[in-house]
This record gives sequence, C-alpha cells and structure tokens, in this order.
Amino acid sequence: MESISELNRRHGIPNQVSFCQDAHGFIHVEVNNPQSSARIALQGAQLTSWVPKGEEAVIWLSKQASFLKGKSIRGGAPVCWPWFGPHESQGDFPAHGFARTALWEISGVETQADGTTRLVFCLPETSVPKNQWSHATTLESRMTIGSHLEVDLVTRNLGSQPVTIGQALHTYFQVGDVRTIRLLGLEECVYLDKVEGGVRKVQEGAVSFTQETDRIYLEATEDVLIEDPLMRRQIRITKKGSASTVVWNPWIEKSAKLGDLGDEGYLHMVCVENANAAEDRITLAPGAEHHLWVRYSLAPISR
Ligand code: TA6
Repeated sequence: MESISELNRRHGIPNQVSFCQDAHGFIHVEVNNPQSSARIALQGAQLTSWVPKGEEAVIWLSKQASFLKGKSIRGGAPVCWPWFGPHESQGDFPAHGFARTALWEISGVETQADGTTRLVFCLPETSVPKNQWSHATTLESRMTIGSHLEVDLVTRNLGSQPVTIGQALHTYFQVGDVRTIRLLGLEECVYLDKVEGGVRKVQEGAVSFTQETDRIYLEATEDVLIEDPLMRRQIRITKKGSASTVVWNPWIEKSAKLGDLGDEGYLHMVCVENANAAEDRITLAPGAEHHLWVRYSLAPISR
C-alpha cells in the first residue's frame, strides 16, 4: 500500500484533495471544493461523509462506527458486491460480499470544469479473496463530488463465461427523525418484506416508519425522495442500472442487537439502497460491463 506522502504526491490537489491516516491505520481521502466536502475511506472505497456547502451532512455515520481493518463501517455508503445479503450457499462468506471490507486503490483524481471533484477507485485483484470469487471481473467506483453527489459502480466481465452479480450502494442518509420522514416514489411497487420472511406486498402510498423496516422493492426505477420536515429538505435519489431499491431502518431492538448504531442512532438514519438484488441480479456476458449509477441531490422544503 502506498504511503500517505506518496498518495498526496501522486493524487493530491492542493486545498482540494488530500490523503490522511487515522489512529486505526485507515487511509481516508478528504475532498473540499467550493460546492461541498466529503471523506472516503480507502477500505471499501466507502464514502463516510458528504456535506454540501451551507447544508447539514447528508450521509449518516454512526458515532459508534468501528474503523477496524476488514470490518464493515456502520454508516456512509458501503459497496455491497458481488452479492447482496447473505451468500446464497456459503454461510461463512461475509454478508453483502467482500468489496466493502477490502482495500481499494485510487486510480484517478481530477477537478472538473464545473468545479466538482472526480475520484476513481478500483478494487485490485490482490484484494479479491479467490476462495470466494474466482471470476475474472473488475470493479470501479467513479465518484463526482459537488453540490450533488454521483457514484457510478462499474463491473466488467473479462472472463469467457457469463457472471451473475448482486450489488448495492447501501447508503445511510441522515434524517431529523425517522418517525417523521416519508419516502416518495415507491408507490404501487411490489416489495419483499424481509421482516416478515420475504413475503411479497405492494406499497400503498408513501413509505413511513413505525417499526423495523427491511424491504427490497422490485422494478423500482423512479426517483425516490426522502422528505424530511425536521431538516426542512428533500433528498432526491436518481438511479440507472438498478431495478431494486432497498429500504432499511433497524428500529429499536435490531439496533440494540447490532450494537454499533449508538443510542437512538436509528432515529437519525434511513438506508435507501440502489441495488441489483433478489430477482434483479445482473448477469454479464463475457466482455460486458454494467453500471449501477446514482445521483443524490438536495432541495429545500417548507415545513
Ligand atoms: O440492506 C438491509 C440489510 O440487508 C438488512 O437486512 C441488514 O442486515 C442491513 O443490511 C445491515 O447489514 P450489515 O451487514 O451492514 O449489518
């Protein structure tokens, strides 16, 4: 792994992009441009903070998040790949795949003409556990950081056989109080209710939160709006290349069991994840590539 000084020499941009190492040995990329600031851990290429100028943080990170090498970080925008949820046959393989706890590399940093900062991360072959994944695939995360945030997760199949993947950008959004927000854009979608064993249901009206909520919405291609009256804002989630949207809040008991959301942490977060999960998994032909693309943007709302 390159040293901090080497990373800053090769990829740093004065007063805009720098690399630092925390007390746990984690390397973070810090971005500060005229439109926003952000922080990304090299482990998992995991966005852990995004704060547009003049706004409250949009991405939630648990105050009890543990930064332990090879362990998932609670919050931010974890990359779930090359499967979503538990592995279909190997119970000892990590939930949500190995990409989010693997060490990525940064392969590109640039200031764009519109003042945004573009970062490209890649998952090196040396970080892929061969006993879990023997396919010849590559994975890149291309981020555009500004007053909006874009992430493009690009999977390529370099092998001679088709490869099927599940994936998600498992993003935790900061909200004033999950009990007062509504999600718009999922009306009439069929979803698998994982709290009730995966039973299929149909979404009636907006999504609101009164208990543990863990749903995979299928054929959900419209924008999702997180309407937050307390923070007086709407977070718009636009996506391409993903037909499933996962909505999750652990609520009280699950949150206590997980142990790293902090006291009442669940009240201030909601996961809206753009995914290819369940029946929406993607099969890539030899030589094909797939883009899971999302854009997060903000709009004010009156009370
Ligand atoms: O995306 C929702 C979910 O699959 C939930 O079922 C819950 O397991 C959550 O992800 C968190 O998973 P993690 O492995 O990060 O604790």
